[in-house]
Amino acid sequence: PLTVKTTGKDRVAYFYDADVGSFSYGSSHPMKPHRIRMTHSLIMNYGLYKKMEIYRAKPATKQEMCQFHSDEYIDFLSRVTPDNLEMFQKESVKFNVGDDCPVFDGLYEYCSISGGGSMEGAARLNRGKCDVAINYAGGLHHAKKAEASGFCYLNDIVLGIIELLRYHPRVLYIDIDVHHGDGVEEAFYTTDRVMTCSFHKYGEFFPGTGELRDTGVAKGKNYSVNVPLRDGIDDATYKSVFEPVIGKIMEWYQPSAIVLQCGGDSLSGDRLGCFNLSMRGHANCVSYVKSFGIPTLVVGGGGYTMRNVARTWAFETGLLNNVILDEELPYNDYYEYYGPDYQLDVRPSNMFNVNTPEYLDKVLTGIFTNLESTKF
Ligand code: TV7
Ligand code: CA
Ligand code: ZN
Repeated sequence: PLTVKTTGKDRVAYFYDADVGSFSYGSSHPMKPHRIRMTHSLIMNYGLYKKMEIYRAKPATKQEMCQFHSDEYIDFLSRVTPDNLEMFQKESVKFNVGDDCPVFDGLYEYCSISGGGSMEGAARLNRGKCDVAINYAGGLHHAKKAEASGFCYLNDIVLGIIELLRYHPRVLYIDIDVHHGDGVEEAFYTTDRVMTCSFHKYGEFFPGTGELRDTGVAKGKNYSVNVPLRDGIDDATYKSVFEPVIGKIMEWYQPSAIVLQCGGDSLSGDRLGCFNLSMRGHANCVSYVKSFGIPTLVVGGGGYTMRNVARTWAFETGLLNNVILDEELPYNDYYEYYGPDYQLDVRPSNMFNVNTPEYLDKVLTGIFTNLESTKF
C-alpha cells in the first residue's frame, strides 16, 4: 500500500466494542449503529489491525456521565425501557425522548459504550500513550446537559473534552457533520479553554442554530466559530473554506489537543444530508488536521447511507495510520452492501452547489474579522 507524509506522531489507538452494532433505534429510524460494525469489518479486512492498537473501552459509569449531565437525566436514561416507558410520560417530555430519540432496548448500555470510548481515548492521549485516538461510536454532538436531541442522548464529546482539559490548557473542537454541533458549542460557550468550530448546513435545517454571528459569551466571546453553508457544497469549495478557517484558528488559538467530529452525513448521497463531498473531500479534513501533529481524538457522528459512512471512516482510519487503502474493497462480513461496484470510493454527484464565491467570501471575511478582534 501507498504511504503518505508522516509527522512522526502516528501512534493510533482505536476503540471498538463488538456490542455496538446490535443496538437499534427502530427499523424505520435513519440512525443505524450497525454502520460502526460495517466500518470495523472493513478496517480489519484491510489489515489495519497491524498498524494500530485496538481496545474495547470500559463503559462510562454514571458518575463519569454526570461530569456533564444532570443526575436526574442520567438516572432516567438508566431506568427507562420500552416496557416501562408508560410510567415515565412526564420525564419523557422533559428529557425529549420520542421520535428522534426513541427509548430502545439497551439504550443506557449504548450510551455507556459511546461515552466510554471517547473518555478512554482522551485519557490515553493525556497519558501520552498515543497520538490519535478513534471512537466511531462517539460524536453524538446534540445531547444537552439534561436533554436528548437529534439521535443523541449522551454527549460523549463533551465528556472527552472535559477529560482532555485535565491536562490541556486549550482544546480545539472541529465538527464536519452536516448538522450544527450545538450541544458541544453550548457546553463550552462561556469559556476560552475550548474553541469550537462547526461547519454545517444552515437554513431550514436541524437544529436551526449555528449562525455566523453566534461567537460565544463572556470569557468565551469569539471562541465559538460557526461556518454556515448551503446545499451542494463540493470538495474544492469545502477545502477552500475548511483549510483557511482551521489554519487561522490553529495559528491564533494554538490548541494542545484537538477533537475532530467526522460525521459522515456531509458526504454526497447521504439519506439526510445535502452536501456533495466525495470520500476524498471529506477525508481531506482529517489529513489537514493530522498534518498539525497535535494529539487528536477522532469521533464519528451522523452518516445515514451506511455503505458510504463505512467506506469513508475506513479510508480515514487508513490515513490516520499513514496508509492509502486500495480502491478494490477486500472481502468482508458485509460485502453485499457495496455492490454493484465493490469499490472504496464515494463519488460526488452532479447536484448544484448553492454556495456562491460571493457568499463564501462573506462567510470567511466574517469569521476572520471575529478572530482578529480577539486578544489571545
Ligand atoms: C448526529 N432529521 C444527528 C442529526 C439529527 C437530525 C431529523 C429525522 C428523522 C427522524 C426519524 C425518521 C427521519 C427521514 C431527520 C424536527 C423534527 C422532524 C421525527 C420524525 N426519519 C446528527 C434530527 C432531525 C425518526 N430532527 O447530527 C424515526 O428523517 O428535524 C428534526 C425534527 C421533529 C421530529 N421528527 C422529524 O447527525 C448524530 N429527524 C424515521 C423514524
Ligand atoms: Ca457540523
Ligand atoms: Zn448530522
